[in-house]
Amino acid sequence: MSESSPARVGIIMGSDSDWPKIQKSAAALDEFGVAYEVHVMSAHRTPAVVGEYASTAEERGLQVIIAAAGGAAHLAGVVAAHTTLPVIGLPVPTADLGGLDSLLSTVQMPGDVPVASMAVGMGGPRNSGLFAIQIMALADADLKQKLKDFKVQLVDKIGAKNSALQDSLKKL
Ligand code: RP5
Repeated sequence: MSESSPARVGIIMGSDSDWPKIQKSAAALDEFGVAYEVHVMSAHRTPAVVGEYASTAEERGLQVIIAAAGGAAHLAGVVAAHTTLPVIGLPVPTADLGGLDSLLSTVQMPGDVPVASMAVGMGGPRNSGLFAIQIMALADADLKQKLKDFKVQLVDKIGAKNSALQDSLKKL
């Protein structure tokens, strides 16, 4: 986490139990040198804290909020109700229902209150960080260039994987 510059992204989660499952969100921001803050707050257990956080986020300099929660995952929606900043919902996998509960309660927002929901597990956490970067890159030429470089690296990375696969197939 960049400590010298003010946070541009807020990563919040419903419980500290979510953190190990979503850390790749923060790792993506680190990769691009984007400053962020991380907090635990709950739409159900601490609703007043969530309302205060979301309604003051923009004046404190945040540009995007990533809200992760599992189960009856209302955190992203409640945050979106209190701010005009873009809110990225990150549904956290759950033991009981596999995260389908988290996904549906994050993604099925009513009209007027959009939340950009990521995947449950898989690339969801990493993509939440990358999507925040893509939003900020609309008004940040340095970030835009970093994203373009990142896309080029992806071509190299997948090309190397394909070459390795072709080599292994030749040995069969
Ligand atoms: C949600 O309830 C949290 O986001 C977490 O995914 C889930 C369980 O929380 P704990 O019981 O582990 O605190 O609010």
